[in-house]
Amino acid sequence: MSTCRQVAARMVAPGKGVLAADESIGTMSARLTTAGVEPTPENRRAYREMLAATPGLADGVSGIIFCDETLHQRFADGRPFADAVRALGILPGIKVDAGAKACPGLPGEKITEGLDGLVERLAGYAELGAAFAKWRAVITITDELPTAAGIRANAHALARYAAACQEAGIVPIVEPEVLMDGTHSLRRCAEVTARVHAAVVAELAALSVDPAGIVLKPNMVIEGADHPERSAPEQVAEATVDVLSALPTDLAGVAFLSGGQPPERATANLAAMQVHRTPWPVTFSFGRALVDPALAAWAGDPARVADGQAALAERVAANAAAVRRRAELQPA
Ligand code: 5MM
Repeated sequence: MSTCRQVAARMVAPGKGVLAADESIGTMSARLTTAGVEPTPENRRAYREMLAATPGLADGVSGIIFCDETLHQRFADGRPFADAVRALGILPGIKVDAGAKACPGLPGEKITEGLDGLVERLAGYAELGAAFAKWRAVITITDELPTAAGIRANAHALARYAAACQEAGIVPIVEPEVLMDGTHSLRRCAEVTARVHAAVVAELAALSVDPAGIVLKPNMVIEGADHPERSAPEQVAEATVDVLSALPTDLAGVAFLSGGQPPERATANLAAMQVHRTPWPVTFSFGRALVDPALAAWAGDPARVADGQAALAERVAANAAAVRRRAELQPA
């Protein structure tokens, strides 16, 4: 089995998911400021060490996605982040996209940048110890959007990134995120997500990306944040699994983003997915739904590191329990 296949299988091992702690400097600084913490490089470092050093984290987390700044930082004891988390039994990952920017020619749509120099950057990240990478494409729903061209451009960039990762021996997390922003219905999200997945699958195949050596990180199929109704977990799960049924059966696994859902709702939806038979594991790669309670509990106070870690451990345990339902509901 190739290295990518082995690592991808480990990332979605039973009862485990991936922690997304890869906020760019701008996003992380804004979140620290909101939490009353000065957004300095040292505070960003201390926050990521607080998360990564959570006792028992490896029981429910197979990997942590970091951003470039963190991968060049060190734990307080001097060890580089990648080495420190590997020693804890956790795979280090790296966000390699350069962010979603306004797409020329496609008003209202975004294209994720970062392909220039990617091959060289991946080689550098491999030397720093990264086992996997992440690239996030964002798709906006309105009455008119997304366009076919917007979907195709983002799917193509995701495939270019994934092919480069596999050539570098790094597992690509492929993240096509259909945003929750807006008033759209669950049905409209399903229609758009299906179009996006079809384009991503076609572009990945065109560039000979090995499905068994990637982890797909999609949105759940869910109504927009400003839609007047809230779907039940069973409705979200049924619609999501229905859309996912078009994916290759030899995919290593699916690890959902949380997309701005309240933490408990994301967990309930993930648990409801496990009732459905899928050819691949279905787990979590949440950012906000895992770390928001931890950031609030820590609030930049060295005396409250244990509080932040307890908050993260509680969310990880809940999500790990959700995905462990699969083994109970679907015995081999
Ligand atoms: C943690 O946030 C990630 C990076 O965001 P920016 O580059 O915009 O700062 C983000 O890609 C994240 O990994 C995914 O969106 C999933 O996070 P959520 O919070 O949606 O689960």
